[in-house]
Amino acid sequence: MSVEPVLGGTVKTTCPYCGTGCGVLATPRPDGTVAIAGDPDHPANFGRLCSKGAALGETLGLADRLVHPRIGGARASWDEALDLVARRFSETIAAHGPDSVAFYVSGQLLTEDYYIANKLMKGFIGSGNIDTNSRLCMSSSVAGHVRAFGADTVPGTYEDLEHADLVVLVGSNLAWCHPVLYQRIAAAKAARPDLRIVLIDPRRTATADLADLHLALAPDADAALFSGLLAFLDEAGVVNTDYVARHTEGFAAALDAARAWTLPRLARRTGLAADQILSFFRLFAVREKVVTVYSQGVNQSVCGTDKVNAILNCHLATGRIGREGMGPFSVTGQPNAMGGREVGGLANMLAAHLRLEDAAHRDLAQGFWQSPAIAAKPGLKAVDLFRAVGAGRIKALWIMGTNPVVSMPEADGVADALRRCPFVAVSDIMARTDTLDLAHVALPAAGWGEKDGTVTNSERRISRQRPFLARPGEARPDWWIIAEVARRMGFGEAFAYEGPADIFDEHARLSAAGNAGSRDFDLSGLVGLDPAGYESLAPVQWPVTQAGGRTRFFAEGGFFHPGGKARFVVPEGEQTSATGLISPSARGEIDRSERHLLLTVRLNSGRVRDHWHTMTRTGLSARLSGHIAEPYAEIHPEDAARAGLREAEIVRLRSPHGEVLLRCLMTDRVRPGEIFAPMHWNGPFASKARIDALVEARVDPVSGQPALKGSRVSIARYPAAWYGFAVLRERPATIPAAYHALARTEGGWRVELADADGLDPIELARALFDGAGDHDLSECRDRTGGTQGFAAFEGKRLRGALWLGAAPVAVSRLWASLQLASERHDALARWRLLAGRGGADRPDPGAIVCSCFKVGAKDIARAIAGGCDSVAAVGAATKAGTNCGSCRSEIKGIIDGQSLRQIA
Ligand SMILES: Nc1nc2c(c(=O)[nH]1)N[C@H]1C(S)=C(S)[C@@H](COP(=O)(O)OP(=O)(O)OC[C@H]3O[C@@H](n4cnc5c(=O)[nH]c(N)nc54)[C@H](O)[C@@H]3O)O[C@H]1N2
Ligand SMILES: Nc1nc2c(c(=O)[nH]1)N[C@H]1C(S)=C(S)[C@@H](COP(=O)(O)OP(=O)(O)OC[C@H]3O[C@@H](n4cnc5c(=O)[nH]c(N)nc54)[C@H](O)[C@@H]3O)O[C@H]1N2
Ligand code: SF4
Ligand SMILES: [Mo]
Repeated sequence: MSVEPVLGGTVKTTCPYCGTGCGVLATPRPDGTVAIAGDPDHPANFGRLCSKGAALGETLGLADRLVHPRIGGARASWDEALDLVARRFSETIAAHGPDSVAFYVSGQLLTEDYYIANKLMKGFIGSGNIDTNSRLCMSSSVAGHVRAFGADTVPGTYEDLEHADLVVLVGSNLAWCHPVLYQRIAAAKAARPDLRIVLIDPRRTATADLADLHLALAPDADAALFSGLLAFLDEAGVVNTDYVARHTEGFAAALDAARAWTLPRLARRTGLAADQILSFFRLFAVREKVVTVYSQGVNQSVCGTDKVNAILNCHLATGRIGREGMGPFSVTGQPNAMGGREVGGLANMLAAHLRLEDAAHRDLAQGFWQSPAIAAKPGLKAVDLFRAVGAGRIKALWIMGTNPVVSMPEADGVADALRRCPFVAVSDIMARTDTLDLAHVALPAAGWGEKDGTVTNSERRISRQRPFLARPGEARPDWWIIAEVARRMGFGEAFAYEGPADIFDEHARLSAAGNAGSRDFDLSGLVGLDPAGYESLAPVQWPVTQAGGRTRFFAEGGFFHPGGKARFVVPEGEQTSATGLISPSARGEIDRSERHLLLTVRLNSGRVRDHWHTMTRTGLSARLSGHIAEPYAEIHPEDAARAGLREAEIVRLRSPHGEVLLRCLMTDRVRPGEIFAPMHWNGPFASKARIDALVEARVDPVSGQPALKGSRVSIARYPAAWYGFAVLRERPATIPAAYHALARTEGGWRVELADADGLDPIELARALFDGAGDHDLSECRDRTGGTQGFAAFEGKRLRGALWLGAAPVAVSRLWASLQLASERHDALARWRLLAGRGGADRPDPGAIVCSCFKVGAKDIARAIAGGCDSVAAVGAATKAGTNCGSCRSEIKGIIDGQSLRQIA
């Protein structure tokens, strides 16, 4: 099997982060670094990149990569590792049957990797037990699409966002999670100020800065809201009766159910004022060109599929679907979430949008693959899959391209299940992840820039990821690893691929097999691409048939249910969400002394602008770590007061499943009774901040997607006896503090610290500065502020500095980090450093807002005080927001006096 890429010059490829799927130009430089730019010709971004895309060059370092296979932690050869995986899977299947093994894969695999992983499990092992992290991400949207349309079809295209007169964003923080799509909408609004934007999110996110109307509704009230909207649209006379009659069924029942949502009842359920609700309903009624974008605030819920269908119902009723500027739009999260859906990576799907529950489809797939078996029933969905691992029913598991010990709900339980599992193989690119640490066999995969294949973005556009770097060590593409295991399990003939072009061709041929328009997913126009054609494949939206492409679906009906009609679905799983004081289960677990301080709240979770998921890659970049460098919880001031918490103290969150410690960020951006914490922090970067350790694995009954946005947790002040902050040239081997969080900076590391137990400051300093080295330790006690400073120098070069206090240390983080880069510390500089005070020559920039030019909140506040009153004026004065633009909404927020983070 050939796996050698040809390298050189500027390569057109695709960003490996979000589902926007931006085109990237990558140019390796002679010094080993890589220049990154947006591809002006790519139809997703037309040259734009967000902060994460722009910093891709900084995440390609090899220091932390997994470069050799490992067995039991020791280096092994590929032959040994692959033979062992194949043998353990074959033996387990022989002894306990095909359903005793499983794969857990990822929307970050390329389509070609994903296709053969699915083919191996469903066609050759003969079990449905392959599920993916997309279960945590898109499965409610998939289930909602299938219920309404008869297939998992995204009807629209990105241009619709620009043609619309109203964009409704539901449970989507587009400004941070799909920044280039957000910028496209912002540009459309700047050009056409009449474009209206409504945000529906319990939290006032960065995206709210673009919205004309923000409905901070009660969690999970979305299905009720859109049901109410359906009834309103009917009353307002804007139902498209012709479309409903010709292309749909079930309208009367849906309308009947929706009418139960009278305005007062709706106001009670959503917690919104009646006139706010009506403003939204009226906008939706009068503006025909409306796109409803939705994401994890909709999907990750016990009633996620119902929320999806409640939204789809409104678009079907008005016939606003598949026409320019109109339609529901589920934006995908991962770079290849859509590709995974094409290949059937979910346990309840087949491949090529064939249905697993349809015997004719199963025969078609088996005949096409010439396979010995075919999964006869759906496999286990992610949550059940890990439960089965924990219960010993799954005895061999292979995890590829995902980090479930951080990202799955009840994450500590997932870790326990892996510890108990007789055999766990993990394919990853990094040498250390919370999941890899528990693997029997570690398989080094090729990463972005080294891999070769295709991905499909939110608008069904297939783009090439092309290699531009040599693979490090013995890393191999995921497809090669899977094919080699398949060969060693005795399925060599069916997995004898020359390279990704070969696999793509098979994938295209399967999409065409017996199709003739009966299935939406159709690549028949791409069948027979030779390697050169595959190499030069330009971004293309599916379906691609001999007759050409197609941009939108369903304007003229043509749904995929028998009879060709769409179905209205009555949302039935309407949930109530109580918020209240101390839950009975938490009551028994807490100290008597703390009881009066404890209350329970609803934990919402999600993303920050500059980190990607479990931080294995973005955590490598100093630039990306500068935006938000520490795990935190947004807590309403009323709740903070009730818990006795002051700003920047440490908060302890507990649930029956686990515990975390986070920095308290007091803000009225969240509703009282609800807190928000990012999902990103992992074991290597923080002592106790894996948020999914707390989250309960309750799932949507239709899709099996866990409700990651709504867990009950108790919140209490962590009784820190001291707080600390340090900047260090080297990462310390151990950090003796119950609370700590590390982040990369330009010259080394920054570390936040706190502990409830007293400390010996000198001992701590020695641990952080790596014992007694060739350096001297200076100390300074600030008697007025109560802060104590320590620093270690090697000659005039700073090795590390540490500040300690009884209250959260108020030293400027960025200023302190910059001291690591300074070469000469004379006496005055040393004194300032120990005292934690910057000089007037370098004003404190505050927390970084613009990561491209390192402009902080205080810099921006100063520019505003100096007369800058628009994002453009701030940009002209400070350069902030003038490169990738991801921070423009935050700059606007500061101008509006609503900064997310304290400027202090
Ligand atoms: N920077 C960055 N971007 C990313 C990613 C990343 O890790 N980092 N990951 C990518 C992936 S895989 C995904 S899936 C997407 C996710 O993209 P988004 O879905 O936009 O991001 P989230 O922050 O998970 O959640 C969105 C919002 O849902 C809100 N929400 C919570 N409960 C409810 C509710 O009941 N109703 C409503 N209406 N809203 C609610 C939350 O307050 C949150 O602001 O982002 C992608 N882009
Ligand atoms: N509480 C809470 N939990 C959540 C969410 C939430 O909003 N709240 N969101 C959920 C969602 S939507 C998602 S998508 C998941 C994401 O969760 P995960 O998929 O677990 O997160 P990642 O950090 O992206 O994990 C990808 C892993 O693959 C490795 N990797 C990178 N490139 C390659 C490659 O080319 N090949 C291989 N083999 N490995 C590679 C990375 O180093 C990393 O370890 O988290 C889910 N969990
Ligand atoms: S919006 Fe940013 S993260 Fe998403 S694909 Fe584009 S550059 Fe990558
Ligand atoms: Mo996702």
